[in-house]
Amino acid sequence: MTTARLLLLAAALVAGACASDPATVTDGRSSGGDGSPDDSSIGFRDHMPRDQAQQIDLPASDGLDNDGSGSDARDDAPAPRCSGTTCAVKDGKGQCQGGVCVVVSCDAGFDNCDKDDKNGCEAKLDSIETCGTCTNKCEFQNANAACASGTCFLATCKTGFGDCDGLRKTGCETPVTTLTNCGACRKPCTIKNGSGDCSSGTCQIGKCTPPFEDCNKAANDGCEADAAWYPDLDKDGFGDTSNKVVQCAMPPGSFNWTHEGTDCYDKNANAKPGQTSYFPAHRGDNSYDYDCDNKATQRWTVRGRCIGCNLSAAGWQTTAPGCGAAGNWLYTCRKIFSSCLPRYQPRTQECR
Ligand SMILES: [Ca+2]
Ligand SMILES: [Ca+2]
Ligand SMILES: [Ca+2]
Ligand SMILES: [Ca+2]
Repeated sequence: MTTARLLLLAAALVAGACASDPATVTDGRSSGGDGSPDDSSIGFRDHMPRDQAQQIDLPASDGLDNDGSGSDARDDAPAPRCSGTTCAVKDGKGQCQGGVCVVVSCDAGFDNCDKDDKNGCEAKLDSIETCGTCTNKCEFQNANAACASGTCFLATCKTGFGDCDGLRKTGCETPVTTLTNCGACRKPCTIKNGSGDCSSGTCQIGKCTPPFEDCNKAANDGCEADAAWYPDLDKDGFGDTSNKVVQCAMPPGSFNWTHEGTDCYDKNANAKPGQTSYFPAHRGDNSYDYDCDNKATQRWTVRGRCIGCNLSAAGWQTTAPGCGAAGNWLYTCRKIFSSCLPRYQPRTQECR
């Protein structure tokens, strides 16, 4: 066949394809006799307007740099061929150069970031991978990023972190699992009568300070209960320190229980902290310490004196007797003729 005849045949084939199936445009390869399946994944069929789909089926690899890419490599990929001047590219405008569709511009909000013309303007510029520009990837430390109007911003912090310094560049820099930042920035974790634990991001009770316990199992009121119980046999409101029981509920027993474990002697209700009275007899164990300060304090210690036969000071005749001991107490000075007679009465020393 002559060259002129071949050209005529090619033209007829192209015209025939358009006329026989005006509603469908193919990339030509499925029926082109090369046996390869129709590759609709390249998107050519979906995006190519019918009137621009004048295609020429060239061999997949011809050893030539057909697309001007500098090698035959891109030619080897299943690139759609074009003819004419314009061609369709995904989310942009294309130009047919040397039978290959080249991206010349992208629609607003899109870009050809991978420089691969075959997939058109593949990049969405409102995504966190390419936010505003191809190279602007939205990344923040310990945070979920977002992209809006071409600007990266910090959407949410990842669990356990907070943006406490308010600086976008540092992301969510602060762990919010500490006693000073517990669940949120500057939210302290403090526990009444104990110490906190914020390892879970929620303020919990770490340790209770004895004698307090978390008896209601609620962290908000901390270690709310005094769990130390002392038996109070003499019912003076103060318990026996040596018989402490630690538990939330009051222990059983026919006697009283109290949280006050400060009775120095639990067999005498007069012996108790804060006692202000003095007593002439020991409390029951030979001790006169009635106010529980660990010492027996005498009520009267002054010595009595008459001066000019006037009572200068009421007091003991000699040195003060010990607790519970008796002595003479000067209570008046009486002048009879030229003599001055001191008058005494017996008195027992009181203590507490
Ligand atoms: Ca509690
Ligand atoms: Ca008592
Ligand atoms: Ca007592
Ligand atoms: Ca005392």
